[in-house]
Amino acid sequence: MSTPRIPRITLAALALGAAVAIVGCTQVLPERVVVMTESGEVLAGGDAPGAPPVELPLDEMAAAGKVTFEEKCAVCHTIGQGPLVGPDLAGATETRDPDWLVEWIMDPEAFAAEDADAAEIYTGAMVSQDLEPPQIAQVVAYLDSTADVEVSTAAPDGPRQLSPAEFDEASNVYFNRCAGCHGTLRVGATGPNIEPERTREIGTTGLQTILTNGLPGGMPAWGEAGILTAEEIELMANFVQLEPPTPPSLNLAEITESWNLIVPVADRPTEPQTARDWENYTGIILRDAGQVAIMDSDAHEKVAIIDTGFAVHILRSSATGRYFIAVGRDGRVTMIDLWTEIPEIVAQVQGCFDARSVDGSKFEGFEDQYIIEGCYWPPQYVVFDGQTLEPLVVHDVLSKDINGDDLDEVRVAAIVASHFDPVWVMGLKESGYVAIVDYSQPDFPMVKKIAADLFLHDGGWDHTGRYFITAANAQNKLMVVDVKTQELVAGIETGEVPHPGRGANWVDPEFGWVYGTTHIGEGKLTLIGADPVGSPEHAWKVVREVELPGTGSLFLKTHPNSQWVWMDTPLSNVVEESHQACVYSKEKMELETCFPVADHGRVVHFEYDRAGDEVWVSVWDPEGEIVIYDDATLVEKLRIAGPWLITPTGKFNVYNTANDIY
Ligand code: DHE
Repeated sequence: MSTPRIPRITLAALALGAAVAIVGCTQVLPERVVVMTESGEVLAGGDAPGAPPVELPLDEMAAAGKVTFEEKCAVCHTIGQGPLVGPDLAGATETRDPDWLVEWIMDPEAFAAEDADAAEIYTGAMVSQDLEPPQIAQVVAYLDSTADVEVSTAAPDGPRQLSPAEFDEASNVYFNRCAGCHGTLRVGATGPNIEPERTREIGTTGLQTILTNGLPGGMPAWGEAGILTAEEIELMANFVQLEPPTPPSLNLAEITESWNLIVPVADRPTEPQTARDWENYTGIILRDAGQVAIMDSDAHEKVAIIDTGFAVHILRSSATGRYFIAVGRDGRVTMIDLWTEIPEIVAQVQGCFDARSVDGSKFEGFEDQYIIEGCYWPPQYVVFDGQTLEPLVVHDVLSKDINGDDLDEVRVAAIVASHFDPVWVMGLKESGYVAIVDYSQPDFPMVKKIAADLFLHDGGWDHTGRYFITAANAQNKLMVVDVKTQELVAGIETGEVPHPGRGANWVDPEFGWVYGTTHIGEGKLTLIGADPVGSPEHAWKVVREVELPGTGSLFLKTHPNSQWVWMDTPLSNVVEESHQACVYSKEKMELETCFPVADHGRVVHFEYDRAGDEVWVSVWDPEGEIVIYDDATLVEKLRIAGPWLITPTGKFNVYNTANDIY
């Protein structure tokens, strides 16, 4: 049995929360020390020059470290059972200096920026667990105590054969739960590559652990959350090690077969049949019910519940606002007429097997003439008649990426409709291009592809509607495209995995017009200057960063008449934070408040009424709620609940959506 290299251990820190060092027998304490109790609690330190360190028995440190390891690290690492997502860490102090391990565990990304060894192994998969310095010391002590553990050399357990029925079932689960982040062909985008070559390295047991417990970088804990059963997890752990099925194509003839014109144009009203202010309706997505609720935002009354079909993702308003256009995760597009007394579906069609984006033609003279759907699968966009949804054309978007690499999958991400030109602008996720489609030309061609960055996701207009600003997830950047000149004007690093939704535009007292985004990977609101005419010196640069309590933000929203910017953190792994909303003051240029909106569910996405004086927030839960706040006072006005409010997510006010007010 070998002797542990660190016989007794003391934690010394230059400043709490800053650099820490594990002091072994060969190392010398710095002057400023942190003194810990035997249980690891920090008693004194930092500014106590010459204070004597309290030396702690290694086995007690290691025992505490084992508890932290199992809670925070075991999801990716084993001790002796072989590699999982990360390497087996038995006896890690044999190969890495303890101080090196401390730095690495504390902040892998920052450490990789300054240490060559760390840079060599840093892939982004290892993330800080926000451990306190004493906890890190304990974990390293624990690793040091495992030097004698025998490391398994057995190959990871491979997949079992699946019956055709099991394979079909797994394909369905994959499509519903996994494809959005990992891609239909599993090459990754928002989530990592999980092709068989990679998943077989992890093995069935490791994959089951990941699927059950999730991973810190945003992989949901499907098992722990009760969304997938143990049997489904076992099935999926095997399925993802097998070659993915070849997804089918969908051509114009097949799309046309799915087209259902329910109410021909001639049978529709020529003027609104309702006394309600339909331009102030708000459409609420009831995600898991496959429905859209149409609310009268003046009366706060439910006007209709529309069965749109599987997992609606977004709603957009046609240019006049008369039609809501819904796109489902299954690629179905639904057109809802708001002029009838009770809103109703007038047409439906399926242009893709998997989709997230849709928009109408908004340029003068083309209002409500055409609709575009962007597909996640197949790699294509489809243009429909804007009154009937008759399919007009399908165009392939598969190409090499901006670096010249071949691709098998290119997903159409965000689409926006210009108010100044007859064009749609869309992000092509895997290829990293922003494409421009001209609907004034016959056949609706893609007239320009502008190299931006990988992987393009969501985005929206700047305050003028000239610049399209979209997140390049993998690069932690916002990309800015000038749609007038059809050129890329900037790529700006804003933080870890920016997720602006459509973003938010307002005037900052110091920097003029700004565009804001929050982030999935870190708790931060970032403002970029967005006024190349009035404040050219700040344009397309980060001008302000505001710390938020909680990571996992998806959306922020403001309105020209509001003094606030509202932000959510639904994907935070701290449950209380997933219930909160945060509000930033435009005038004070600081975070005003964060407060719980509900005691359950994930609080997600905001929408204003047309006047901009109230804000609607969703509590995304089977027992969902819509909470309405008075925007001026931030006081709750109304809480809508009921068995019909199943998993409310996005909300879209007709006037605001038609006019791109955000
Ligand atoms: Fe979304 C917008 C893709 C997960 C709710 N989502 C978008 C857009 C894209 C996208 C490309 C921009 C559309 C546009 O503007 O044309 N979303 C994806 C995904 O690939 C991802 C990460 C995984 C998936 O499998 O879908 C994903 N999205 C989610 C969710 O989990 C949310 C919260 C609930 C859901 O429906 O699954 C969600 N996404 C939304 C909403 C918008 C959106 C509400 C529109 C925001 C807006 O204000 O415009």
